[in-house]
This record gives sequence, C-alpha cells and structure tokens, in this order.
Amino acid sequence: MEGKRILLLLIAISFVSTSDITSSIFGNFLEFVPAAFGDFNSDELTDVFVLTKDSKTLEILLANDIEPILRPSNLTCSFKNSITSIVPGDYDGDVFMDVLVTTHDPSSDFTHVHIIWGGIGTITCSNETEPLISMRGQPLAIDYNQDMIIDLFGTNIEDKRVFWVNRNRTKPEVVRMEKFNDLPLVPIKSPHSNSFLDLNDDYLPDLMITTEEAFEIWHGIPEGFKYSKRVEWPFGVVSAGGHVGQSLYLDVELKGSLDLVVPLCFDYQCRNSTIALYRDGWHDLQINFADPKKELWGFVPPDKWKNVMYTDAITLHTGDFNMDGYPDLLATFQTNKGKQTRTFLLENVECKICEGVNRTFEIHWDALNPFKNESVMGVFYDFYQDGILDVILVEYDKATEQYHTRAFKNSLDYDANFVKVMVLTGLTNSKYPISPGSVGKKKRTYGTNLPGPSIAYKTTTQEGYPRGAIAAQLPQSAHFSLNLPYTTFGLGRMPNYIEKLTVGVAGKYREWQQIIPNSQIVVIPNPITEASKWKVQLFVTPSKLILLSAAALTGTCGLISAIIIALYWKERREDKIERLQEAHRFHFDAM
Ligand SMILES: [Ca+2]
Ligand SMILES: [Ca+2]
Ligand SMILES: [Ca+2]
Ligand SMILES: [Ca+2]
Repeated sequence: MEGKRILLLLIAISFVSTSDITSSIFGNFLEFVPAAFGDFNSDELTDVFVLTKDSKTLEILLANDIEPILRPSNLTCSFKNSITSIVPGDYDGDVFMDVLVTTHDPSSDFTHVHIIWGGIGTITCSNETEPLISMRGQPLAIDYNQDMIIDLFGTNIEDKRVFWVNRNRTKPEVVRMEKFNDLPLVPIKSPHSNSFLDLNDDYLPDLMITTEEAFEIWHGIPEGFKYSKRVEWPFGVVSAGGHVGQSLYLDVELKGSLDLVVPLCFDYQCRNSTIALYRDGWHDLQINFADPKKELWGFVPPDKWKNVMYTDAITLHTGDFNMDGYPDLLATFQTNKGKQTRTFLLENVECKICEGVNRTFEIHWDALNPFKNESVMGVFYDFYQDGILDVILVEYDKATEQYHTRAFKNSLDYDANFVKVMVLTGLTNSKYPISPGSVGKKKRTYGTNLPGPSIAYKTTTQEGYPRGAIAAQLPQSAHFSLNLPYTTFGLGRMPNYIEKLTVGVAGKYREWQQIIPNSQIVVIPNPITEASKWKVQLFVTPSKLILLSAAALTGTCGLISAIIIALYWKERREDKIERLQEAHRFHFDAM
C-alpha cells in the first residue's frame, strides 16, 4: 500500500508539475473567502478563518498534515448583518484563542464588535443583539498594556479615538487617546491601515495611524502612546484626485529597518499607478505596469465595485515568495480599460533607476499560472508547513457574483533555506497545563496570535558579507490585511547558521545564537517581564509530502542497493563457476 503510494508520488513528481493544488488543499469545499489566519486548536498548524454564505457566517477551516489540508469544521457562527472582519486572538486571557468578529449595521452605519469565546476546540457563538462594542470603522488589534490580553484601538461612536482595554469577559475599559499639544485629533481614514509595530528599536510597539490627511506615528510608552511625527501623503496624490492604498512596513532592502510602503494611484481611475516608499522622504519605486503585450495595468480603484470583497481598498500582501530574503508582494491589478482584474506576484528586485532606493518590485505576469481567471485577492500561506510560502487566490465571477478560492503551489526550482518564527502570547492557564498530543509530542494549550513583536536575524553570507532583516508580527488586523501569525525569512542558498535571532516583545527582547536553517521556532514570552526566561521551541514539522519524499528516496536507495547486491552476488557466483571451470580445464589439460 505504502509502496504503491510512493510509486504514485514518484510518478506525480516526475510527470506532473501543476501548481493548481486546489482540490488537494480544500477538497470540494470552495465556496468561501479567507478572512484571517491563526492556530485555533494549538496543534502548530495554522488554521484559516473564512466567511461563507454571503459573508454572514464565520467558519474555521482546520489545517491537517494530510490532504485535504484545510477542512471545514463544526466551528461556525452565523450573523444577520454582514461580517466585515475577523481577528483571532485571546481577548480574556484564558490562553484559548477567541475570535473577534465585526459586523456592519447598515441602519446606523456602526460597526458592531462581537467576541466569540474559545475553549478547548470549541467556540461559543455570541448574541448578535448584544455587541461588546459599537464603533465607527474597524478596530486595530493591539496590546495596550503589555499583559498579552488583546486590546483594540479605533474610533468610537462619538468620533473620538479610543483604546478598548480587555481584561476578562466584562465590558472593556475605554481609554481616550490623549491629544498632542491640544491639537484636535483628525479623523482616522476609512478604510484605514493602522499598524501596531516597533519603529524606534525600543521593542515597545508603536502606533502608526492613517488619518484622512496623513500618516501619524505615535511611540509606545509603558502606558499608552506619545505623539512622534506626521508623514504627509506621498506626492500630493490625494489632493490631485488619486488614491493612497493600504500601507505596509517592510525591510525592502534588508537593512534591518522597516520602510513604509504604499500603493498609489496618481489619478482617480488608477491608470497611472505606482508604489511609493518612505525613508527620509518619499521615493517612487518606478513600477513597470506594462505586460509583455504592452497592455497597461494599474491598481483597482477603491470604489470601482460596490460590495465586491477585498476591493474597497488597494491592498498589498507580503511574503518572501522566492526565498531570497527580500520581501515580495501580491497585488491585484486591472487593465487600463478595466476589462480584466487579476492578482499578480511582484518580485523584489534591484532597481537602477530608483532615486535613493536600491530595490523595486517587478511584476511577474506568469508566476501564478495556470490561474488566469478574474481574481480579486491573493495572499501568502504555507500549505504544507514546509517554510515555502504558497498562495491562496480568490476568484470572482462577475456573471454569477460568486467567489471561488484556489490554491497555488509554489514550486521553487532550487533548494532554498529559511527560518520561520512565531511569537505567541506567553500566557498560561493552571487549569489547562500542557496536555499530551498525538505522536508523542507535547500539545500546547497556551499561546495565540500576538500583534506587535519584532523579529530580526543576523548572519553572514557565503561570500562573507553580513546579512540581516527585520519584520513585525501581525502589525495590522483590519480590512482583510490577512497577516500570517508568523514570519518566514528566506535565506536563499545559504546553508550557514543564523548567527543571531532577536525577538522583541512589549519593551523586552531576547537573543538566541546559532540557529540551524530550516528551523521553525516558537517563542513563548513568559513571564513577559523576564526575557531571560522566555522559552523557545525549536522544531521542524516535516509535512507528509516531505516524509513521503524521504520514504521514496529511501525506497529508491534501497532498491538500488538491492540491485547492486544482487549483481554482486551474481558476479561472484559467475566468478566462482568460472574458477571451477578453469580448475577443471587445468585438470583436464594436465592429463
Ligand atoms: Ca480566550
Ligand atoms: Ca492588553
Ligand atoms: Ca517603539
Ligand atoms: Ca523575495
């Protein structure tokens, strides 16, 4: 049986190289759209939180290590209003992952925030008529007071900026954001790309707020945030009638610092689009939007479609697709005539014409083949938990107004190394100690998605140059930002040790030396104030496919060895017979 499967796998590897693995990943269940990621049942596999049934039902697709990889579960909750965002996290500090759901109430135009409380593999659907919070726009998940219980930031129904600090399941404590120099706080942009991440290297996460006028940076202090500076919209595009999309913070040049990266349209129709980077001023990354047939593309204007998911904001999703270390992007474009909409891969490459920046993004028009249908969103996700980021694509059929989710397998054509780091909330629950899991490994019951940690590494390349990068974990949570709860750094072909890995959480940090490449590291910052006691779990979870490949390789080696041994014995036997015949001949000759 196993032999048959190995043989089939060998045949599959040698003859089929399709990148469409939709049925292997999702089976027959395709009528959903992804909304968030997180390990709901603490089995080290990242589950996908999806919306079904006209965006009114939340469902958790649990990840497996055998196909189909993502399977529907009975973990579902339905709402009457449409769900606008999902943010998994621990909102009561009992270590179990809860699910924040925001719904939009069309009668009041408010957002209602509901929290579905999680237990051991279970959820308790909330009562839709009693939301935890009503607010304007969508909240950003942060940890305001460094207690690992997830808090929220946003605009309340009186149009004031507030923090909602969660403790247990009671109503959160509301803390108003202090004004700076008595200047009025301008309204937050909607949709916003507010971010919670450390920008000044003190390991306390800061707040970047996208307002209706500019970007505001507020530095994290032990209790709250202190205004730092304001960055104007790039190139005056908004006053000229263009659009500023959702921002990202990326270490674009592997300098060990995060740059603000923003997709832009110079005009209302996005016929002239680009990506801008902020570092001591704005830089145009000079993206070439002409495809090989010289057809021009651009971003999808935010108000092109009403009620088509993912298109209300120009959003980039990041991940290192080719594992060279430089963060790449996924973005959705339309042709200038607006006839086609499709998601593409943008590779981070050297830029010779960009002023003040050494890197840009190059559109790879065919990288996501065979997917050529209309798609509205693409996001990175590691299906086989092997460190290589694959892609989830959402296709949209205009005629039927249906969404179909697809799985694209990233088949890297060379052996690239990586390091994957996940920082968890370091909370423990004495009622639920570490419980034994399957296959002899300890199953953790503590730790869920934590926004704000910074993760950095340093190493030396094979040529002897220093090399490092930094990334923020889960800096955004609203408007389908779809951040993964972990960070994968590609290391290219470098087989060296990672000399130093630095993880900063809530103003503290810890370094680990000499990390083996291709390790998957889970950092548990507990107790939060004593970084020296933070635990790290170093493991490699070989996927079924890797195991099967290993089995196939062992099988092949075994077969070859058997053939060699058989041939050797045959040879030896023939030699022996020959020697006997020789002896006989000699005998006869002698006579
Ligand atoms: Ca919880
Ligand atoms: Ca908190
Ligand atoms: Ca900071
Ligand atoms: Ca890359």
